[in-house]
Amino acid sequence: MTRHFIADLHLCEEQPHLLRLFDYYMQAIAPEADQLYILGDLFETWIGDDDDAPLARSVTERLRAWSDAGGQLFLMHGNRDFLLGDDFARATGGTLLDDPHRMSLGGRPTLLMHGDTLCTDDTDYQQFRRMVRDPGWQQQLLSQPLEVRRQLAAEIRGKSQTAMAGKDEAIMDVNQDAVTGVFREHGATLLIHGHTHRPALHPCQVDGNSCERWVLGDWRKRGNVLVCNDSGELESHWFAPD
Ligand code: LP5
Ligand code: MN
Repeated sequence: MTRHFIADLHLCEEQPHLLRLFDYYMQAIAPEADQLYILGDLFETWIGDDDDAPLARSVTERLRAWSDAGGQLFLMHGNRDFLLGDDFARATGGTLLDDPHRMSLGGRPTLLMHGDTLCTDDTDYQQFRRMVRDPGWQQQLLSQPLEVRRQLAAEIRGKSQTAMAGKDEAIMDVNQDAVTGVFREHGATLLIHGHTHRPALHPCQVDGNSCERWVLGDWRKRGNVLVCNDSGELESHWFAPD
């Protein structure tokens, strides 16, 4: 069984090269995988499954084609596309996962996360997150017309960019105690997440156990996929169309 883990594609109409990169991945690389895990921020923003923009439709079709060919697709929310819902998952043939999601990889107890909840030093973001993950808040916004939601999403993006410009880089990375905490709480020794856009392998020790934290890379000129082979060995690959 070959598994692929990707995150932070940030697909949007304004960056057509990212959609081409995604196309290339789905056609040339993803067919080798039996399972594909998208660990959040597939989209730059997601304003609801009823979005009628062409991008939403074309990404859905590509994922659906891959699922229909026999692949098992798993989706997790990111901080940009936390409004992805059951309708989107159903249309792609995929399954929405909770964050964190527990699984076993090569016999190792493993946690999959988007990664934003580990950034506990970013208290302004965590407060914002509590607001937008509240089901009541989401319900109220989803009942607004698409155009209102589009404008609000752009407004929040602007405010977030201004806020980030004033934040220390270290604050926007994971907090080591939060990382240790999730390893301990779930008895895991392997953690795979995205969000920080700081791709790396971080070995660490938790209560005398050797643990590994793999951070997935965001997609820009090149895409990044973490491949887990039959034996549970992990390897990070960067790719771009020729
Ligand atoms: O994603 P990234 O790396 O750029 O930044 C994140 C944090 N920012 C966010 C906000 C997203 O970028 C924007 C999400 C838009 C999605 C819209 C969905 C549709 C909603 C409405 C339509 C139905 O997640 C950033 C972190 C950074 O990661 C690193 O971890 O620092 O956090 C912030 O910048 C948040 C700010 O600190 C505080 C929030 C400011 C916005 C307040 C807007 C209030 C509007 C309320 C309207 C009801
Ligand atoms: Mn993110």
